[in-house]
Amino acid sequence: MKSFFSDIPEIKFEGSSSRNPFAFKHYNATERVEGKSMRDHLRFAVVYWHTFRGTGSDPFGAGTMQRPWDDGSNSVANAQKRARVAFEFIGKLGAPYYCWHDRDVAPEGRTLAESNRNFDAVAKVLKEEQKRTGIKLLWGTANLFSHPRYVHGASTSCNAEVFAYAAAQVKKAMEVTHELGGEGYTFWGGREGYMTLLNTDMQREQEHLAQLLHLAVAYKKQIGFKGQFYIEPKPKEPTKHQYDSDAAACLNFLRQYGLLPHFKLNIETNHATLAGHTMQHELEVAGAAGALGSIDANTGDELLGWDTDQFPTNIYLTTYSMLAILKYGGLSTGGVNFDAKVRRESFEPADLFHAHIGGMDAFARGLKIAAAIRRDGRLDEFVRQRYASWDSGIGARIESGKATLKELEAYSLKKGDAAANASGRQEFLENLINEFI
Ligand code: XUL
Ligand code: CO
Repeated sequence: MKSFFSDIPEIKFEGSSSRNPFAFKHYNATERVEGKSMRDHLRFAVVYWHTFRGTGSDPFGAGTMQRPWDDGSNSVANAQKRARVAFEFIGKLGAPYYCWHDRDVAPEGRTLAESNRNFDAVAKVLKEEQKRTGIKLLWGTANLFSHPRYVHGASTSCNAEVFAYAAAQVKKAMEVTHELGGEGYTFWGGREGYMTLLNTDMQREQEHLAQLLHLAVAYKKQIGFKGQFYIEPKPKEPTKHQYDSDAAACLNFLRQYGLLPHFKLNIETNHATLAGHTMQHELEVAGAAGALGSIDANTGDELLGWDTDQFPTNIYLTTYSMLAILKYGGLSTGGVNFDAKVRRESFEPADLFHAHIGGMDAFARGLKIAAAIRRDGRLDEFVRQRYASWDSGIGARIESGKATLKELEAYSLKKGDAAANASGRQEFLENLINEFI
């Protein structure tokens, strides 16, 4: 096949003094950090939807992207050609993984049977290309939000026919993920929420969402798919409120419906900020529950209030993300998946390289800085010391669960007041972080 990126070299590591825009300054796949290669720590993935299907359109204007390989048609042949180009791009970039929605890779047909046939025809090419390049599928998912049938949601639709159709789509997407050796499968509740409570039976809708997930858990067992299931929190957009609002809401939902053992969370930066949290907060919530699975690496814009899905370049963001990820033992089944799109104004194919190189370098720096902060040990030691009153005496007794209210009253009456507090030293700690950045 004709090369569509012949003017762009394979992206290699050249070190921080390099001025070559088509080289990594920090991502050195084989370099070891905390005993593991950068490649294995970061497990970078390229998303099919933004990178190969994004048109650059917005509510005020048409698409702008120049994609010379794409004939703009909805044909299977075009989708197959696009798949080969996608692998040329991912291969040159040196990312080990990619992710898709079913409808990103293959066109929707007039019937479900036709859609499934289209999907199989493109999956055949994906399989060939995976084999040829060694690039693997991090996770697959079903698009249960774009088609007008999902106007009221998919599993949470008021229309039971739509639930049935969504379930069929999930079944097929799981099968193809399994066939392609996918290491995970993600559920993002695209329209699983509401626009107004006036027309919504929230309890019934949430029960239906849980039912679909239980059906998927059962089918996973049936077909022997060993990949990890993820649920991806997002509070709003496209709906006013989505049931998978944030990490805490997802964990509560999974626990309430007996699904927690089967799922981990896929935490996305721009979704965290839409929920009024930082990425670090969401990673901490997931990590503390033993449910930190994977991340959708992107960023929002401080001045725009929506899901702008920009490539991450902020070193504080990547450092805090990697500090949380390393703290909870790193990514095992998951990865750093760039659910991010180039700006509408960045319409040339070369911009796809600049965007991914920048994101990969930003995460590589975040990883190295986080490892240096951990090696230094002062931050961890400060936090350990801050809670030292819990390690012995009355603190240890409370933590052991043996203390009663009566005993704690007697203790406090005797002391007269609690021992003095120490400073939280936030500014000192912020300065400490800056020593490493
Ligand atoms: C949407 C979003 C999705 C999921 C997969 O905001 O993040 O692309 O990652 O469905
Ligand atoms: Co996402």
